[in-house]
Amino acid sequence: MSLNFPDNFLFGSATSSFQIEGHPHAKGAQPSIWNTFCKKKFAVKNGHNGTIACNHYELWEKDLEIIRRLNLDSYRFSVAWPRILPAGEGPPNEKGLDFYDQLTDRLLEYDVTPMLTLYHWDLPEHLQAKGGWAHPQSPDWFANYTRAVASRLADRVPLWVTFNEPWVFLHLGMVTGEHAPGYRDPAHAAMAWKHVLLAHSRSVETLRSCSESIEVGLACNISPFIPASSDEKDIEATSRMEAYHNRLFLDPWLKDSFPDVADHAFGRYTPAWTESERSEAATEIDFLGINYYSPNRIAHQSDTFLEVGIRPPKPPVTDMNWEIYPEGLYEVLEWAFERYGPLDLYVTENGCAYTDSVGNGIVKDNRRIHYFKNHLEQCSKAVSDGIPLKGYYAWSLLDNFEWSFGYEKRFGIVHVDFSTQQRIIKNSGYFYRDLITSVKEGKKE
Ligand code: GCO
Repeated sequence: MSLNFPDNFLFGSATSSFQIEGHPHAKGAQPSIWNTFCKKKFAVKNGHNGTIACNHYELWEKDLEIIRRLNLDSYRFSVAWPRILPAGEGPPNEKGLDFYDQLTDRLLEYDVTPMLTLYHWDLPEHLQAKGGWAHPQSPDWFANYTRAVASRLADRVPLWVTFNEPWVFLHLGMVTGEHAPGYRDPAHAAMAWKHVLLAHSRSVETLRSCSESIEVGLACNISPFIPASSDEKDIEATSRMEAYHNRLFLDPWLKDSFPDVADHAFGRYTPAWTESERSEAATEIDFLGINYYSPNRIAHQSDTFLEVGIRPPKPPVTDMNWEIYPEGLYEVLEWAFERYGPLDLYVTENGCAYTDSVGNGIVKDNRRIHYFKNHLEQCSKAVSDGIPLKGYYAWSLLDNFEWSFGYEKRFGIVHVDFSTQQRIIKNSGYFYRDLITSVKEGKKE
């Protein structure tokens, strides 16, 4: 497998606070909307919740030692807002910041570049009670939270992501209700869309005021959308879904254009924008992170949201029933570069869920190795073709809380036994380590 990556390419792995940390009340922290959502009957498979998760809050040193053993260049983690501002607003909880401060220092000690995500879905419950992202003050709440974190860490963290997958937490959290806060409320979703757009811009402004040397970006899930047939209605439905999923946030942020699909999606709830608000939403960033997993197959379906029907994936699929289509990673990188370039690009998430079995302390996850190999080859092709890809983060470092699926879906390159909290590096982890080493060794020749 000949791979071509630039000298300073970052091979990393990613996690998020709610999915791995546990201890939602530690050192003054208060619950997030996901702690609340997990209490809703049938909201999460098997009634799982984030009370312990991977116990990373206590085992963080062991987990960072694994990062060092895997020879990773970078680690993408998220900060839990409810640890920093337990009530969502007001003065920072210094003990909450201490956790991420020590984590950052240990990463730097191991020569691992931190990439920090400010919002990976764990909104303080106190703020949801006031209206959450639909509240007109939410952009300022987020700017205040940004300042609290950046004031402590911007001197050591070089890469900052404001939002992880805004489309997912908006659509699943406020349109379909599958994620926290579990709303099916297009009016709420429409206002949240506007405020998240403004919140990102105010966060970027705040970050830049805290440091002139950091790089600021986003992490958005981008997918190829494939029409189920050549029927004109299927093609139209597919382009509508592509606009809604891929461009609802990125076009206003990066092209100062608002896709028509917003009116189609939000209808009479579509928020009004003043000219100054629209120009505020358009914000220059330093990099765009792409979370890629699979394509989506779409057909026209009149009685559904957006008149769009999701069609079954083509095999092979992962345990999430997501179609395995490595070429799609190249396609979305090329799409992002051509549409929003010349921004630096990162693959901020890519990975697969498979049921793993442990035998004699070994996890032979060959399917996951195959998945990473094929997707990393697409990254190498993108680099060779001049696409400014600067890094790749395997999702995920650890098996963790997979949102509404609970702990059933295993994405980690490190196995977690949730009854003992024992970690075992899977063969895919060793594969990734050896690939990183060989790419680096190849640079020295
Ligand atoms: C996402 C989230 C991750 C998920 C991963 C697998 O992309 O949805 O960023 O938290 O766990 O993508 O679904």
